[in-house]
Amino acid sequence: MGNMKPDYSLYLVTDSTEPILKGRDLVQVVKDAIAGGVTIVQLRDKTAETAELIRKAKALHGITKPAGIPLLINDRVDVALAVGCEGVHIGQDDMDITTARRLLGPSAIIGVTASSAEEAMTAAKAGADYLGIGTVFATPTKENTKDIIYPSGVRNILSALVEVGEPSCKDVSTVCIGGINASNAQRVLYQSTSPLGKPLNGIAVVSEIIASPSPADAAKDLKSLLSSSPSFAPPPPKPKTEITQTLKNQIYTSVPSLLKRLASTKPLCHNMTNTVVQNFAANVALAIGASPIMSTAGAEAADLARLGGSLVINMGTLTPVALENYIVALKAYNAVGGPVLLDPVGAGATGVRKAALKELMANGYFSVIKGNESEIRTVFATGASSAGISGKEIQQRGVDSASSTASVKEKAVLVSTLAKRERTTILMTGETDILSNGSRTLAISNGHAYLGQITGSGCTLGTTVAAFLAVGAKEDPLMAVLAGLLMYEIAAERAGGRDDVKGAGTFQAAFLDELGNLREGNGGWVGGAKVEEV
Ligand code: 3NM
Ligand code: MG
Repeated sequence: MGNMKPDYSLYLVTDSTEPILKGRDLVQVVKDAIAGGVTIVQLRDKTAETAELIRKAKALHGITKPAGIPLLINDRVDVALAVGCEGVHIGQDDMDITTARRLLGPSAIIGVTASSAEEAMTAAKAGADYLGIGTVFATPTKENTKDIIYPSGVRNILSALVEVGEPSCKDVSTVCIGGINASNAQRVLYQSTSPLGKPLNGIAVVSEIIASPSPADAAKDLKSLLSSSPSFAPPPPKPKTEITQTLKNQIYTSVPSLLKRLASTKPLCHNMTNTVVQNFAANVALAIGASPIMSTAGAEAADLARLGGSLVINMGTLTPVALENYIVALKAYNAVGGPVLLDPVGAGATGVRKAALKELMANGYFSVIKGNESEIRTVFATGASSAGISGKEIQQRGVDSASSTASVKEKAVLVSTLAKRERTTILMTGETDILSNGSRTLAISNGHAYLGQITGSGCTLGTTVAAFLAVGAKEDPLMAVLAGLLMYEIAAERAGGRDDVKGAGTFQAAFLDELGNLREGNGGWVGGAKVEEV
C-alpha cells in the first residue's frame, strides 16, 4: 500500500456509453472534470476490447499523471500493469485482492466494491486501500446493482468497520457510490456520518459529472458542497459537560423566549397530515399562534418551504400518492433547511407502512422524529442493519410491542442511541415522554389522561412541536421540541383540571382555550414543567 493516502474526496468514475458520454471525447471530459476539482479517476468501460482499453487508459493517464491525480482501472489488473497507472478497482466477482496485490505491488491503490458490512470487512482485512460502498440509490448508470442500501446502509457499514476493532477495517478509506448528485451529496455525507462509525472519505460519481453539459462546473459544484454542511443540519449537540446552566434555568430562559418568537413571527406550520385530524390540527396551530396550512400537494411544497416555516409529515392515512407527495415536500424543505417533523403513525402495524417509513428515511432528513414507543422502535429497526450497529439487542426485544414493560432508563437508551445514529432529535411519547438529541436525554411527565380519549392528540402534538421548530430549530432543536411539548401537556393539565370539563368533548374545547391562554401569558407556566435528565 502507498504511504500517502490519496485524496478520495471527489472520485470520478468514467462511462463511455451514449446516454452518458453523448459522443463527446472522454479525455476532454475528464480533463474538464479535473479542472473542476476531481481528485481521483477510475476508467470504467465494460465493453471496450483490451487494445482499445489500453489506448484509452494511456490517453487518460497522460492527463491525470501531470495533474497529480491517481488513475485506476476498473476490473482489469492487466490493463493497469500495461499502462503503469496507479491502481485498480475490483468488484466482488473480479480477481481477488491478494492476487491483484501480488501482481501490482505494495504501492498500487486497490479499491473494492462493498455493499454489506461483511463484504467491507473481508475486503479491508485482505488489504484493500479503499472501499466503494453502494449502491446508495438506484441509478440508471449501472444495471443489475445488487443492493440499494441508502445512506443508512452506508452508515451501518461504516459503523461495522469501527466496531469490529481491526486496524485494517478502522483505517480503510471509503467512498460511496450510486445515484449521488448535487442535490443529495451533502445529505448522504451527513447521514452516513454517525458518531458510532467513521466518516466517508469521499463520494464517487459517474453521470453527475460525465453526463453534465459542463463537467468542470458539475465537479466544481460538488466540490464546494463537500466542504460545507447541509442547510438542514442542526448545530451539533453540546456535550453534557459543556452545559453550565441547570436544566431548570435553561427551560426558564428558552421556553418564554421561544414563545415570544412564535407570537411575533407567526410561522407557517405546514401539515401533511391524516384526514382524521386535519381540522383539529389547524385549530391547535392557531391556538398556539402559528399559521397553519394543511396542504397535501407536494407540488406546492417548494413555494411553501420558502416562507420560512416548518413541515409535519404524518403518515396516519397513508396512500401511495400521499407518500409521493411527502417525499417531494421533504426534499423541498431539506433544500432550504426548513425543519421537518416525521410522525410515523402506525409504522410497525403493516408492511406497507414499514416500507413507506423506510422510503421516507432514505429520501431526506427529519429534524425530529416523534412517535409512541412502538413507532419509535419501528424507526429504530428500519435504519438498523443485521450486522454491526450498536443497540442491536434493543431492536430485537420486539419492534412492534405496543405495550412494553421497558423502564424509563431502557427507553432512554433506545431513544438516545437512535438520536445519535440518525443525528437528529427523537421524541418518544408515553406516560413519561423521552426526548433526546443523542447527547442529552430528558424525561417529561406532564400531560393529562384526557389526551388519550380524544383523537389526534399525538398528531397535534406533532403540529405544536413543528411550530416551535420553525422558530427554534436553528439554535437548539432539543429546546424547541421541549417547549412545544411542555406547552401542549401543561395546557392539557389545565384543561383537564377545569370544573367545566366533564369528559372528552368538553376537554377538547377547553384544551384549545388553554393553549390560547398559555400563548398569551408570559411563559410563567413553565414553572409547571416536570422534566428531568436521564
Ligand atoms: N458502481 P451514477 S453504482 C459504477 O454500487 C457504479 O458499486 C456502483 O453511477 C456500485 O453516479 C455505479 O451515475 C454507477 O449514479 C454510479
Ligand atoms: Mg467490476
